[in-house]
Amino acid sequence: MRPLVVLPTYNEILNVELMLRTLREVVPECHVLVVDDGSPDGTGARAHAVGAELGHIEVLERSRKGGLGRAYRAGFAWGLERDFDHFVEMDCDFSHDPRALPGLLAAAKEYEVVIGSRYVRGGHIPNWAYSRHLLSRGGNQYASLVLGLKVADSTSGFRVYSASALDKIGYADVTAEGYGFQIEMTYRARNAGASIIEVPITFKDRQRGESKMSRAIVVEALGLVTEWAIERQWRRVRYGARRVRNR
Ligand SMILES: Nc1nc2c(ncn2[C@@H]2O[C@H](COP(=O)(O)OP(=O)(O)OP(=O)(O)O)[C@@H](O)[C@H]2O)c(=O)[nH]1
Ligand SMILES: [Mg+2]
Repeated sequence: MRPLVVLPTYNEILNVELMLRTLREVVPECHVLVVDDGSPDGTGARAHAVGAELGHIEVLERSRKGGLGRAYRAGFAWGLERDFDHFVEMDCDFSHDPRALPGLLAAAKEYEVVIGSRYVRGGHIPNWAYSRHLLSRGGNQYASLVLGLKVADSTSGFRVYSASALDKIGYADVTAEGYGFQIEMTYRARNAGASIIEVPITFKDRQRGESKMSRAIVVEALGLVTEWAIERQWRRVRYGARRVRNR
């Protein structure tokens, strides 16, 4: 296995160094690609400095904030060109515990897509307000129902993809940027017949730095899911259920 951790960052100066050091400690076999969108707080420069010290850490510097989906697509392309065979997605704010990574990577030996899931047995979100729970859980149930995902946590951004899964998904054509990006990747993986497993994780709120979550990201996701669901139903009516899988 030759895994690459793709770590998108925007203004994560309070987290990036500790994250890179923790990753080196818990998954020394992983290379890391920080995809920084020109963070004004100097995240990119700090990542460079830590990379120069520890090795096997690269920084892909992009000129301006372009959203999570774009950052991941650029990171996947970078890694595929260099023959990495597994790609970890994770946030840099410690919501995703790097210490859970060995478990996800172990599951990636058998499955093409591994989703760190808050909504399977054993998954937890210890400190969310009820309203945030409701939004996240409700959004996930809606997406799963109308798109036939059979995935409890399709908005989770803690994942491992095999290179073959990225190929089947046609990741470069994925259009969504925020939570919609994770849902679209799941939908395409499901339709392409990739093997998918959910592994329980504990998702903690970020302790340091500011969230980039916005109302626009939620609206984008809801709008896209509804659009794909309508398109899926239309194909069902037009061609029957079997053709719907070949999106
Ligand atoms: N390169 C890049 N990284 C981003 C961008 N937006 C967010 N990120 C990073 O993506 C990860 C997730 O972003 P967060 O701000 O934690 O958003 P979130 O996890 O959806 O929301 P919270 O749960 O409120 O933290 C973090 O590592 C961010 O630094 C972006 O436009 N470009
Ligand atoms: Mg976060």
